[in-house]
Amino acid sequence: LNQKGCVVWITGLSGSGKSTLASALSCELHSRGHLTYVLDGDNVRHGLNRDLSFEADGRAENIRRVEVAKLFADAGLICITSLISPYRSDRSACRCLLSNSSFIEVFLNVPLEVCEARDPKGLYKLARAGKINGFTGIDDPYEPPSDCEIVIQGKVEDCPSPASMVDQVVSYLEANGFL
Ligand code: GGZ
Repeated sequence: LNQKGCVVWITGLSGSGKSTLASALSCELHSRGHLTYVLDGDNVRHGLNRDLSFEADGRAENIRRVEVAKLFADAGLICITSLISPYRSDRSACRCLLSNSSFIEVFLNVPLEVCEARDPKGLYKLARAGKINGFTGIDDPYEPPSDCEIVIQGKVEDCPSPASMVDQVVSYLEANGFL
């Protein structure tokens, strides 16, 4: 294995396409002969992190445990995480742990109204109806990154295709010696 490990940390609202990007990126990197591992918030919350709430402290602990991504990176893999990770402080704690150079923060910048219109699991609808409390973007905060490595713009008129999102990340990884 001749690969510099790193963590590609994807952050964004529910429904912004984090999981889609994570799996498409993983497939592309595999096809190029790289080893990857995907840690997806929704999956991790069904297993390892099933004891955690969506309160600020539960989210902080959720992100702290996903610091396990560092172990994959140390082993030389490209670890791709997809969690809302709404708090800047939680994300920057991971960044510090990984040392700046191998933490690549990707902001999937899709406006709330687009995510809400997609509503793939009907969660926004439930949140608007008051059946889920503390839903990110509705009655819980999302703090966008101010200094991340990659911003993927998802405008209303021209949502980026998964392939173009993957291209953007792959170009960054190539330019910075990770591939
Ligand atoms: C946000 C919630 C909530 C609340 C359940 N707020 O889009 P999904 O459904 O499939 O993925 C979301 C997932 C968020 O888990 P994360 O581990 O990524 O969140 S965090 O990083 O903030 O800890 C969403 C679902 O869980 N979900 N309740 N209240 N998303």
